[in-house]
Amino acid sequence: MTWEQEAHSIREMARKNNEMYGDALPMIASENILSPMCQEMLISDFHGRYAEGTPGQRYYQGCRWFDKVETRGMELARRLFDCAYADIRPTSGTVANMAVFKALAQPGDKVTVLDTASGAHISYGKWGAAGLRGLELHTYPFDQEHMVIDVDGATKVIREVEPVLALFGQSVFLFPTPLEEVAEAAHEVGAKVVYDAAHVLGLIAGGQFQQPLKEGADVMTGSTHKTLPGPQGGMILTDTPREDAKWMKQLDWGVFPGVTSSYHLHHVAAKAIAFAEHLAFGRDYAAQIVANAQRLASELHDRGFGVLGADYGFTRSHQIVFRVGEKKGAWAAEQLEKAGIIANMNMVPEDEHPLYPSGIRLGVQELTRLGMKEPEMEEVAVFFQRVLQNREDAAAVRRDVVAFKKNHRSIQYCFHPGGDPYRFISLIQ
Ligand code: DSN
Repeated sequence: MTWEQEAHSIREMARKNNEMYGDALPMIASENILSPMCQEMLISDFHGRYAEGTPGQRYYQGCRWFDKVETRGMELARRLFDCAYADIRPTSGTVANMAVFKALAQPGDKVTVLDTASGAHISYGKWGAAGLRGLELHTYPFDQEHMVIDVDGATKVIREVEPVLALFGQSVFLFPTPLEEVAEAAHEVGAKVVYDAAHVLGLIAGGQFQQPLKEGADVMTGSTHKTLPGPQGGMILTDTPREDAKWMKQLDWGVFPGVTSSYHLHHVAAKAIAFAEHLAFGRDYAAQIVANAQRLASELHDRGFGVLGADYGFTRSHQIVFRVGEKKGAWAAEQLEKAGIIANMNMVPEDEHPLYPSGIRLGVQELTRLGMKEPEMEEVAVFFQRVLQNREDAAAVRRDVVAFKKNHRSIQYCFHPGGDPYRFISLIQ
């Protein structure tokens, strides 16, 4: 192959990936689909520029327009989350967590966390950002029946360990964290409370799930591409104004120069648009996500699936987790993909190894974004039944999934500017 052919073949792979996802039911709980205006930002001139520092205090010239975009983006974020401070520079949720660890903890410091097997994100684990910073991890017990941290146990751990940071938030996140109780214990021992809202950021902004900054969290981190349907990226939010506390200055420095130099200007511009879109549509979107998740969970339960949280309404987020049989998570996820349903295998209580889990995790945020409501959730549940219970030929189910998806291709809960986005924004006219 010539290099040109190589380039074309990569392009063709991307086209096929677009086609695959266009035809599929994407149900990975950490993903979403970008609005047309956010997509425009990703191919704007911002994509190739640098801007270290903060608006008005740059190490590079040429930031005049970007300064306005970032400033407006921060204002929109503060409005969206009703808080005093928003840093929208982190390039991912993990980078946001790294910045917080850099700013608020020293190597060897004790922190309290949930372990990854109980649903915490890898950046809270010893192989992730927490380990990279050399933090000493002490884990909370997990209440597997209610699928939340064990409040009494967690409080006890916090009082005994006296951590510098008490970390909360999950990647398997069905129910809100009982934050007020544990935050009180953390503050008593002088710890800062950090809540990783990556998965549920759009739900929080839309008035669903919980309001961590009002329930005791000092810092909230998150990613901007899950239930908050912006570009891949991260952010840090607090209710403390930047100028009010020394630790806020440390937080600022944790991001730059701590864990970023430049920080993906095109993503910052897309975040700003996503915030505006979420201010306009987020309450309806978040409410529909939760309604859809609850409906899909109940439809699956009615069909005999072992959906977690059955005694507590299944879920209060965008996620659903169900058992598929001991160590059968990988098999189930593969069968679903063959039928055009993209989901991931997941550990459920009693599982011991992340590579041999017994469950499937689903998220409905992307299907909701494509306009699906409760009646469509019933149709989606039937696809799961056909693949995993009736063991129908996956190709036959896939044909029906593709036909079903043809009616759900338009992105909702966003602005539609019209015109050709590439011609509108690109340097190459
Ligand atoms: N680990 C990802 C997930 O929850 O899918 C998020 O980074």
